[in-house]
Amino acid sequence: MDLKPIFQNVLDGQADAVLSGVKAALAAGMDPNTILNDALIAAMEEVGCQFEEGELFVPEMLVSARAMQAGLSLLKPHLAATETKSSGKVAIGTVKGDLHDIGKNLVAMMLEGAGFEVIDLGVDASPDAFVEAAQNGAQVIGMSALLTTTMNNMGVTIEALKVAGLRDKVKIMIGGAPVTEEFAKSIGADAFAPDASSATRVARQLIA
Ligand code: B1M
Repeated sequence: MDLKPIFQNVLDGQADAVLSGVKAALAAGMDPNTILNDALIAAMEEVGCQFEEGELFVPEMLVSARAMQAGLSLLKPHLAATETKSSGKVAIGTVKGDLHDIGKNLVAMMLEGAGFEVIDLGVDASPDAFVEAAQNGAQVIGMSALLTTTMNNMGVTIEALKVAGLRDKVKIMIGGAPVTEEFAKSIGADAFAPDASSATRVARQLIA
């Protein structure tokens, strides 16, 4: 089945059309991961490129994000079903100052599907919110950032965990478009995951 209409409808912000396209693709037996990567995520990448080139503006980007979230809601049970069960408690949030949550939600969804208990700290999550989650028994602290200006708040959060005497009690995993393995090392995180499915693998390794 051709995924171009779903891609285009995300780009155009047509949530209803994205919903029916994803429904049809699933009914046709398409792999949910293919629909996710080749249509939904690919379309958001294109949105980003067009934004950079000044062809799209924030309101259009937001409408595209909502259309993508609509498609994602349909894929959620199918993506979760492809993972095997594990256990552990992960607190995940988008760091202070950052409102991007699509990637973070995707990671949370995959972790839940893999049997983790997920505490979602939402967006614009302060260092204190992560500290509180660690105090409440989270074994892994997951931080997401999409802006080069907010990724530094990952390091600030790690410092807050140190000050609270909790750094050695948790593992820290970070991710998001501008984040790299090298950056993770430089701020003293335990692991970097480039995408949602590797985040699940990494969380399992960290807890093991
Ligand atoms: Co924003 N935005 N945005 N935006 N936005 C980017 C990030 C940008 C790259 C666009 C661009 O210029 N090309 C750019 C950042 C540039 C930079 O920092 N150098 C940008 C900008 C500038 C801004 C504003 C400043 C624009 C403005 O107001 N002038 C503003 C900032 C607001 C704020 O946060 N304070 C802003 C606002 C918005 C919207 C609200 C309109 C909307 C967000 C809606 C929402 O999230 N609910 C939005 C969107 C949609 C984007 C783009 C187009 C798409 C992001 C996305 O959802 N990607 C984005 C361009 C781009 O990334 N190509 C852009 C899909 C998502 C599945 O991928 O989040 O990378 P991603 O997640 C992946 C991996 O990174 C990884 O797994 C996920 C799945 O595989 N991952 C993890 C993520 N978190 C992880 C955590 C982990 C492990 C893996 O462990 C814990």
